[in-house]
Amino acid sequence: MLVNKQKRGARIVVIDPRRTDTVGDDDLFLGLKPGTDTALFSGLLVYLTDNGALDRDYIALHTTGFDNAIARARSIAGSVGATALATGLSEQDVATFFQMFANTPRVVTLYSQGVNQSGQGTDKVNAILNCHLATGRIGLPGASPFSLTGQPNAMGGREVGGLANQLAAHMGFTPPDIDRVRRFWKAPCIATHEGLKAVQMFEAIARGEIKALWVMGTNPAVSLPNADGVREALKKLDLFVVSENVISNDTVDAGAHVLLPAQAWGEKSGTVTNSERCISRQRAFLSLPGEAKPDWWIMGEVARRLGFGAAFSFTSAADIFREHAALSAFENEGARDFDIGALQSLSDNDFDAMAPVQWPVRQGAEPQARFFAEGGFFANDFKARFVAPEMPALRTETTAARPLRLNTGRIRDQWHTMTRTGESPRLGQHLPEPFVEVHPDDAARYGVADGDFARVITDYGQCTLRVIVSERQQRGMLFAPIHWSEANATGARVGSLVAPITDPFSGQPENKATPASVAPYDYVFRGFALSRKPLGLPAHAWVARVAVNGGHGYLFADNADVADWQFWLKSFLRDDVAEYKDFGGGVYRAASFDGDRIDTCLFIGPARDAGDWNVVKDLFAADRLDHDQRRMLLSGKSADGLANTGPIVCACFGVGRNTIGDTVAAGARSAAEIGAKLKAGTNCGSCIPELRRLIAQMESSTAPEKLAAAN
Ligand SMILES: Nc1nc2c(c(=O)[nH]1)N[C@H]1C(S)=C(S)[C@@H](COP(=O)(O)OP(=O)(O)OC[C@H]3O[C@@H](n4cnc5c(=O)[nH]c(N)nc54)[C@H](O)[C@@H]3O)O[C@H]1N2
Ligand SMILES: Nc1nc2c(c(=O)[nH]1)N[C@H]1C(S)=C(S)[C@@H](COP(=O)(O)OP(=O)(O)OC[C@H]3O[C@@H](n4cnc5c(=O)[nH]c(N)nc54)[C@H](O)[C@@H]3O)O[C@H]1N2
Ligand SMILES: [Mo]
Repeated sequence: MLVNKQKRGARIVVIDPRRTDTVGDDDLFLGLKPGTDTALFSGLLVYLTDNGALDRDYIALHTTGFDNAIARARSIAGSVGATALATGLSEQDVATFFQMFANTPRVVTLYSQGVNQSGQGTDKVNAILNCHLATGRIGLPGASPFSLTGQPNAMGGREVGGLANQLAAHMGFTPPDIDRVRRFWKAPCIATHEGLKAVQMFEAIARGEIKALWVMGTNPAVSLPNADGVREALKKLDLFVVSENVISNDTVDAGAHVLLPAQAWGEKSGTVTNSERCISRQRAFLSLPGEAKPDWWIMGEVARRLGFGAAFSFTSAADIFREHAALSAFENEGARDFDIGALQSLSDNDFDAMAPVQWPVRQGAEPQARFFAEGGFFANDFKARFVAPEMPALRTETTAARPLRLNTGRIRDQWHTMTRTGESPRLGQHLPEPFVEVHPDDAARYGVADGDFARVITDYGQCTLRVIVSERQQRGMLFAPIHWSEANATGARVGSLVAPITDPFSGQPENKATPASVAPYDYVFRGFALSRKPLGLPAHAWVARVAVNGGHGYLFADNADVADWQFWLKSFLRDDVAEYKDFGGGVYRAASFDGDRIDTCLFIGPARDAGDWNVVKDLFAADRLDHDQRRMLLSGKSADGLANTGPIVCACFGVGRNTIGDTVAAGARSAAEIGAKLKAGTNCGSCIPELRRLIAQMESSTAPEKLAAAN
C-alpha cells in the first residue's frame, strides 16, 4: 500500500472510528461513528448516481436490483449533508471522499473486521459492493472490492467447507449440492442442513442441546463474545475434546476431557490459499515434537475407530488434496468457481514440487486471473445482485450506566490469543500489558489517568486494564485489544465484555460496539518479577505475564502489604537473597543469584516507581553480571549510567522510544532519517507509522527555538 502511494501516487482514505497507524500524514481520515458504514456507502451510491459516475452498461448487462438499491440508498443517506449527519463526519470530508471515489476509475475498497464484525456486517458489505457494481469497478486491475481475510488460510478454510453453512468445495445446503456431495463421498448420512454458527453453537451448548464438542485450532473461551458464558457452557459437555499445540490455554483449562497434540505451522505439510486464490504448498521445516500428529491424521484415526475407516484411508496430505481436487470438479461444468480438477491426478512427487497456482485450474481450460470484470457471476442468470441494505443502526443503546462503546481489535505485535506470539520476547517488548485506550475528555470525565488502571464493565463482564489516554480514540469510545487471556493476565480477557449480538446472515458478532462504562481502579503498588522458572504470583495481585529472554517475566500491581511479598518470595527462595527494603516507603527489592547470573528478582514500589523494567530485564538476560552491575542491580537503574532506551518501538532491532526521541531531538525529521541512524523501521517496516507519530509529537511539543538549537 505504501509503495503504491509513494511510487504511483495512490491516495488512501481510512474509514475507522479510531485513528490507527494505517492513517498516514496526507491521507484522508474519515473517523465515522461506529456502525455507520452503510450510511457512508449509501450516500456514495446516491452521489455516483446523481453525478454521472455510473456504468449503465455494466448495470444493465451484468446485474439486477439496482433500482431497489438506489431507492433504499436515497432513504438512508440521500445527500452529502444527510451522509454527514448519519456518520458524524463533516460535510467537507464526505464530499471530498465522494469526489475522489467518483473521479478515480481505479479504486479498491479494502475491508475487514470493522465492517464484518457487526450486527449488520452483511449490509455494510452489500453497501460497499453496490458502489463497485454500479461503477463496473470489479475484477479489474486496481479496481475492485477486496475483502481482507484475516486468518493466513481463511480462503483455504472456505474451499474445504470449514463453515457451518457450507459443504465442501464451495457447495452449500441446496438439495442438488447435498445430493452431489453425498454421492461423491458415498456418505448416505451426510448433514442435510446448515449447522449452528459459533455464537449460537455455544448458546446451544449452554442450553444442553449439544453434548459433545471437538475444538480444533481455536480458543473460543477467549475469542468469542460473552466469553464467561462460553467458559461455563464448556463445563456442561459430556465429551469435550481439544486438538492443540499448547498444553494449556483458557479453552483447554475450561475442562477438556481429551487433549490431542496437533502439529503446528512449520511442522506440518499441506497447502494454504491466499486472498488472490493462490494455492501454495506449505512444507514442513521443523522436526516433530513429541507425539504431535497432523490434524488430518487425528481425524482419520477417530473416524476409523467410529467405523468409517474406508472413507478416511488417506495416508498423506497428497491423498487428501487429490480427493479435494476431484470433488471440486465433480459435476461442475463451470457452475462453481472453485474448480481445481486439473490437479486431481498429481503424483506424490508432483504434489511435493507443486508451484503456487491460482484457481480455477479447470481440466482443459485456460487459467482465469480475474473474475467478474465482464460479469459471469456464479448465479443461474450469471448476474450479480444489488442488495438494498437495512437502515444502519447498532443493536444496542448506550445508557447512563453504560455511556461508552467498547471497540475491540488487534495490536501490531500479537496474534489473537497469544498462544504463539506470547512466547516471543521480542514481540513482548512493544506493548507488554493489556490496556484500554480512552479519549482525553472521557478520561477526565470518568476520572481515569494515563498509566493507571481502570475497570471496564459491560452487562456481560468486567476487566481490569492499564489506561492509555489518546487523542486517536474517538470521544465516547473505548478500545481494548483482544489478545490477553486468563492464561497470561488477570482479568483482561476482553471477550468476556463483548455482547453476543450477531448478524442475521453471516453470524458475525458485533465485537466493536458493546455499551460499557469505565472507572478508575487504584493499585498502591506496582512491580515486576523475573525468574528462570515460571512463578505463581499471589492471587491478590493483578499480573501480566511477559515473555523475556532467559526466563519468565511478570508485570504486576497490588494492594497487599509489601511485607507479604517478601514472605511470598522467601517461601520458595531461601539462601543468598540480596534485599533492599523500605517497607515504610512501600519499597521492596530482592534478587537471588545462580553463579554470576540472576536467578530470580522481585521489584516492588509505590505507584510507578518500582525500578526500571527494561533495565532489569536486560540484566536478567545477561549470562553474567560484573561487579558494578551486581552492586547497582537493586537500585533498579543501569549500572553504566546508560540512558534507559524506553519501551521498544522497533521490535526487529530492539530500538526504544527514548533512543528514538534522542535522535529526533538531534535533528532526525523523517522515519528514513531515523532508520539511517538507528536501523529502526528498516526491516519489516511495521513501526514506521509509530516513528512518524513520535516525530510529529516531538515537533508539536518542542518550541521552534529549541528545535533550531538541536539542529
Ligand atoms: N498483528 C496482528 N495481525 C493480524 C491479526 C492479529 O491477531 N494480530 N489477526 C488477523 C485476523 S484473523 C484478522 S480477521 C485481521 C483483522 O484485521 P482488521 O479488521 O484490520 O483488525 P481489527 O483490529 O479487528 O480492526 C478493525 C478496525 O475496525 C475499526 N472499526 C470498529 N468499528 C468500526 C465501524 O463501525 N466501521 C469501520 N469502518 N471501522 C470500524 C476498529 O477501530 C479497528 O481499527 O487481522 C489479521 N492480522
Ligand atoms: N472481541 C473480539 N473478539 C474477536 C475478534 C475481535 O476483533 N474482537 N476477532 C475475531 C477473529 S477475526 C478471529 S480470527 C478470532 C481468533 O480467535 P481464535 O481462533 O480463538 O484465536 P487463536 O489464538 O488464533 O486460536 C488458535 C488456537 O489454535 C492453536 N493452534 C495453532 N495452530 C494449530 C494447528 O495447526 N492445529 C491445531 N489443532 N491447533 C492449532 C493455537 O495454539 C490456539 O490456541 O477471534 C475473534 N474474536
Ligand atoms: Mo479473523
